[in-house]
Amino acid sequence: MKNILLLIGIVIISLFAISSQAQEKTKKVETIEFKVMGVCGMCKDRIENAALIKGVKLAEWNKQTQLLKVIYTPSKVTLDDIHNAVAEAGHDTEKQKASDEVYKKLPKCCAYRDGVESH
Ligand SMILES: [Cu+2]
Repeated sequence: MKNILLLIGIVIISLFAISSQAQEKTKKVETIEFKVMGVCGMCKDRIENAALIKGVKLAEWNKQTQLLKVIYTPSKVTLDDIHNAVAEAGHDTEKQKASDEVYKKLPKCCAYRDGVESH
């Protein structure tokens, strides 16, 4: 009889462990917004594609607010990686500046540094 109670106890404890593990897995995604400089719809595509690296589930840039919304898995990718990826595509983020070399290669309509004019 004691053995059965012990067994039931073990089963209950392991069920708790499994369910808390499952909860942790779903918790591992984070949403963040940060500033990325850009001008037009082409910038939007470029920024979103650049930010969509491994570990990033969603990247959405808003032309009006200049904010890039990112849903990512911190265990797979760091925020710095995302900033770097966007900067490498030619767009300044609030943390990481794009190199002049890449910036110069952007189409003229995307030149956000010399007097930002949206269109
Ligand atoms: Cu553009």
